[in-house]
Amino acid sequence: MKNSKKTNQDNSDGKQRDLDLNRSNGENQFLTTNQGVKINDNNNSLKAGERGPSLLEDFILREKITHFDHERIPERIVHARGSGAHGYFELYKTMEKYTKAGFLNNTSIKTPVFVRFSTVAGSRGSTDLARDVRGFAVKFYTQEGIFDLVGNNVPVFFIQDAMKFPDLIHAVKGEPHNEIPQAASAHDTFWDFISLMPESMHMVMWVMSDRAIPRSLRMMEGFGVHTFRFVNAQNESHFVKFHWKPKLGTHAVAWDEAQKISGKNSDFHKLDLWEAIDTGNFPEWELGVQIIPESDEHKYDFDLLDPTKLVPEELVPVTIIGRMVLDKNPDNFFAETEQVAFHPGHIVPGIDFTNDPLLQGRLFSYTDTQLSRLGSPNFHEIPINRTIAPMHNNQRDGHMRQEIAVGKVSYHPNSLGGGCPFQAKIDEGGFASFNERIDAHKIRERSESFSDHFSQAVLFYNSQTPVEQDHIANALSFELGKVETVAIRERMLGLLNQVDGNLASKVAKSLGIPVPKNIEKPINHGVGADDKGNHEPTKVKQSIKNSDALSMLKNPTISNTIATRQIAFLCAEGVNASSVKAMKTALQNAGAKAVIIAPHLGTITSEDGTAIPVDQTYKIAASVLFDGVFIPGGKGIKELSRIKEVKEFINDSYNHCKFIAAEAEGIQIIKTNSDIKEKDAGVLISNTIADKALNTSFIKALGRHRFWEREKML
Ligand code: HDD
Repeated sequence: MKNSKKTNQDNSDGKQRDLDLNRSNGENQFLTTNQGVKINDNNNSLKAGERGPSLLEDFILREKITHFDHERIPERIVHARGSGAHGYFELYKTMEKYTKAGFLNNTSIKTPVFVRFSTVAGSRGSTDLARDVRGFAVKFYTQEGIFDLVGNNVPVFFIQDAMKFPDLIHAVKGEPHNEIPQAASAHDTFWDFISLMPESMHMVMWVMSDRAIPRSLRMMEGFGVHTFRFVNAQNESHFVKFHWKPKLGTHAVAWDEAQKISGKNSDFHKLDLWEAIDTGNFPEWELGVQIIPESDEHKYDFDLLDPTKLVPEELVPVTIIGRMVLDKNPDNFFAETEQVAFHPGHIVPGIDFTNDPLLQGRLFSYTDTQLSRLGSPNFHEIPINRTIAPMHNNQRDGHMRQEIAVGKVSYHPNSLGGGCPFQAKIDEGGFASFNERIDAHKIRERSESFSDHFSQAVLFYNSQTPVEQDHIANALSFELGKVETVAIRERMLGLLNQVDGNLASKVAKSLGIPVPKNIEKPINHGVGADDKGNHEPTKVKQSIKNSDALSMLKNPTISNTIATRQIAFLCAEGVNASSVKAMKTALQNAGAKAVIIAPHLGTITSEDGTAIPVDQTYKIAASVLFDGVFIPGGKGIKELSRIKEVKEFINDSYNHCKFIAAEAEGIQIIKTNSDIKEKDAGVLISNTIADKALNTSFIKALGRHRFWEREKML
C-alpha cells in the first residue's frame, strides 16, 4: 500500500495522503456488517417470537456486540491521557555542518509531523489540570524514516538510571491497595520515594513550579531531555539538546485555579488545543538546538550524560533552526491519538544516541510496551505509525499483518530473490551507529560525575522571581501537607534545606514542624548515588548563578501576544452596546476572543435596542475558564449585582491575579459586588463608554498574562 508513495518528494502532505488510504466516510452509504452485507434493521435483535429469547444465529447482533466487547486496549502505563494533532516541520537553515539527517539539511522540505501531548501520572479519563509533567512527543515522518522526539515540557528527569523508572512510576501512581489518588503526586508513596532519591531534587523544583500547571498545551516549552548526537556526512559527532519554544510564550494558571478548572472542565487543555486548530489559530513552536562539540564533553561541572542536568542557555545558547505548525486535528481519536506509538529509538541517519543510562533503558522499553498495548509486532503498520519512506524487509507474519509480501524469499542473504531487499551503503543512506570507542569493565555502578544532586536545583530556584519562588513553596506545602507520614515530611525538609534554607523554612512552617538539623539516613539504603554508599551527593560549585531562561516570568523568549486568549464580558439586558462593541473589536484585532456571558442564552437587548448574541450563561461560565474579564457600562448592568455567580466570577478573577477592566456602570459592579476593596494596577477602569485608552491598556495588561504582584495584597 504505502509503496505507492515511495518516490514522493513533496513531503508536506505526504502523511495525509498516506492516511487517505485508510480514511472512511459513511456519508450517503448503506449501513453494513463488517462483511459488507447491508443491514435492514439496526434496532431489533432476531427473536423467537415478539417476546421470545434472542437467537444465536443473529450474526448481526453477535458481530456488533463482539466488536463492542473488544473495543478497549490497555491504556499507556504512563502518559495515558493525551491530545494529538497533525502538522509540519520546516527548517530555517541547514544543519548540514552537524547532521546528515535530510529533514535537517534541506530547507525546501516540509516534514509532516504528528504530535501527542500528555499528562504522565493520570489515567485516560483524568483531569488535564493535574500538577504533573506534560509529555511532548513529536513523530517526524521524514523521507529517510521516522524520527521520534519523545520529550517533556521539563528539560530534566527525576532519575538518572532506567533501572529506577518502574519504582518512580509505582510511587507516583495511585497507591496499589486503593488506587488513590488519581493523577496527583500529593501522597505518601511518591514523596517517600523522592525523599530517598536526592537525584530527583532538580526535577522536583520544576514540577513544584508553575511549569506543571500550564495555561495551555500551546503555551509550554518542550525538551528532548537527553543529550543526543548529531552525526554529519564526514562521520563527525556533536552533542545536541533539543528545545521547542512556543510562539505564544510559556504561561501557567494558578494552583487554586487548576483545581477549579478540573471541576468545571477537566478537558480544558484538550479542548483548547482542538478549538485553536479548528478555528485556524494553528499553534506553533520553534525548534532550537544546543550544539556541543565532542571535545567539550568534559568541559562542564555536570555530566552531559546525566538526565537530571540541563545545559544552561547562558553556557551554550539555543540556536533556532526551524518551526513546527500544528494545523490539523485528528479525524479519529482512537485510530490516531490512542494508537500512535512513539519510541526514542526511532532515529534516522544523522541522529544518534548517547550513553545516558536513562535513554539507554528507554530504548528497550518503548517497543516492549507497544507489544502489550497494541498487541502485535505489526504496530508499525497501523496507519498513524507507518513510515512514508520506502519500507522492505524480511520480517513476516504475526497478528493482524496487513502487508502482502510477494515472492518466496524472506531471508537474507538470498540468491533466489536476487539478493533483495539489499543493504544500503552509508552513502546510499544506510544507517550506521556512531563508532564511539568503548573500552570498559562491565559494572553496575554510577559514575562519580553523576553525584551532584543539588547544584542545578539551586540554580533553578535562584533563577526564579520571588513570585515564582513563593509558588514553589506553596506547592510543596500543599503536596507535603497531604503526606501523612511525618518522617517523610522531615526527610523532604532536609533535602529542601540543601536547596534553599528559606524555602525549607517556609514549607516547614506550613507543615508545623522544624527543619531537621541532621537528616537521619533512612535504614534501607544510603541516600547516595548508589546503594553501596559510593559517591554521596555532593554540591558542585556552579559556574553560573542565574539563568533567566529557567524562569517563566523572566524568560527572554516570553511573548506578549494575547492571540487566542478568551476574555469574558459580563453582560445583562440593558448593557451599553458601544461599550461591548468597542472592547470586542479591540480585543479581536489583537487576536483575542470576546465571550459574551449573560443570564440567558439567545440574545440580550442593549440600552439602545441592539440585539447582542449571548455565548454562555452564568450557570456555565466560570472565571477560571477565561484569561481576563471586562464589565461593560450600561444602565442594565446593575442587574449583575443580583446574580450570585457574578460575585464569584469577579472574586476568582481577582484572586487568580487576572486583569479586570470595567467601564462606566460596570465599575460599580466591581465596587459593590466583590471583595476588591482597593484599586490595584491590575484593575483597569474608565468612566467613559467605549474608551480607546482603556481598551489599549487592557490589551497591554493582558499581554502580561497575570498581575502576580496582587498576591502580596491578598
Ligand atoms: Fe517515557 C511514554 C517521555 C523516561 C517508558 N514517555 C512516554 C511518553 C512521553 C515520554 C512523552 C508518551 C508518548 C505518547 O504520547 O505516546 N519518558 C519520557 C521522557 C523520559 C521518559 C522525556 C525521560 C527523559 N519512559 C522513560 C523511561 C522509561 C519510559 C526511563 C522506561 C525505562 N514511556 C515509557 C513507556 C511509555 C512511555 C512505558 C508508555 C507508553 C508508551 O511508552 O508508548 O514505554
